[in-house]
Amino acid sequence: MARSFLNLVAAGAGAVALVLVAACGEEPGAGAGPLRPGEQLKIKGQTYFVEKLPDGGKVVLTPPVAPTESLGAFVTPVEAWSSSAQDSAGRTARKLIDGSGWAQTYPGSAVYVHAANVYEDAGCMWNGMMGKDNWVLFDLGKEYNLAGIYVWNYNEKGGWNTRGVKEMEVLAGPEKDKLQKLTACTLEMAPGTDDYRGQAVAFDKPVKARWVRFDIKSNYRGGEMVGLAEVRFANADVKGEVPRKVEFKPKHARPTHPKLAVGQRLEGAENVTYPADAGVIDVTKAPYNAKGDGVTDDTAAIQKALDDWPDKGAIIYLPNGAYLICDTLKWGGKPNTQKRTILQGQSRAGTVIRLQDNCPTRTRESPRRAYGPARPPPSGSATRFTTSPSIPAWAIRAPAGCSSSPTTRAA
Ligand SMILES: [Ca+2]
Repeated sequence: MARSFLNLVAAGAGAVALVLVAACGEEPGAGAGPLRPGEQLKIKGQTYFVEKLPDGGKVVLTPPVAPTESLGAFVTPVEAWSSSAQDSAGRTARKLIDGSGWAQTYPGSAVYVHAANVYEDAGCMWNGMMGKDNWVLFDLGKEYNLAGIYVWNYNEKGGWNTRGVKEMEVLAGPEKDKLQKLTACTLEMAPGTDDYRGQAVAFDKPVKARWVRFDIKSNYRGGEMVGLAEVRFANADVKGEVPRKVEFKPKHARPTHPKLAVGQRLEGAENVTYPADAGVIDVTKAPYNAKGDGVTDDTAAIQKALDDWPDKGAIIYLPNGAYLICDTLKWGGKPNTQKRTILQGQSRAGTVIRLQDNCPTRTRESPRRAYGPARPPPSGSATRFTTSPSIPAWAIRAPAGCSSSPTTRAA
């Protein structure tokens, strides 16, 4: 059961810190500046809120969704049998009760999901031939007061989820040979994805039982094979698990930059400046008017400067500031003439071109590639930035939260 949504790293006795591995722009760190209590974060498609920010760079997030054990604590059967099983593939009824392919989204979330890869854990779901009498029998080991059942239907990806149970009857009782019919229910078809949360089926009232049998009447593909992924029973006498508060430690800290005016000198950094009459093209001046404030989209402003000065030996100058962009910057003019244009920052530490998260204009390519692509430029245009060997280095920073480290174009 090593599988989980988020990569988990135990951080010593008692404490759990999670290293979030999420797509760029999805983890804490996606925005600008430090996290704030109440701030909404999207992690793996789930919405969380920042509850508090203890010391040590940790973040406490509120649980995203209701816990699984809504009807009562899990009772895990001690044995399970079925009318038939695909034994050769390891898909026996025991796969319904052994936790195979089944885990919490993260420790303490109290939300249980079942994997879609049927080969995980040497087969993590049960399936058998759909015949005349199809059943699964569970022995709970002793008598419990049952409030209902938790079922994760057959969840194999690639369209095989239609093997899942559709209609079934649930029978239960203290003795194996004297089971009472409790309910007839229709299960939902599993989505065939790793975030499958299963469903709870409540009985009309709690019932004393050690043995439970599912009599399966139909599946979602009208025959062939039928299956389930995991089953638990709800103990009416014990409350289910509630989500624990879990401390997160984001893998990538949000960069914080000193509050400086655009162009203000950064203490300890180099300071490349030019006299007013030097003829450099300052992108923060008219007619370009880039803001460099980390908020305004400066794509068009910088691009216009590049378009206006394609191969004239110009120095295009970016004073200290954070220039937010949301699309590929391209050299203007004819291909292979960019060596005659110089892109110069005021300092390596202070001049930052930052890709906006979730750029609306970039839907087909990874936004991380918007600067200095590793692939060849498309024919007829040059898209690769190169700085002249004669100028100092300056920094290009990937958006906060991206796994790539800051890229520096060294001198
Ligand atoms: Ca399983």
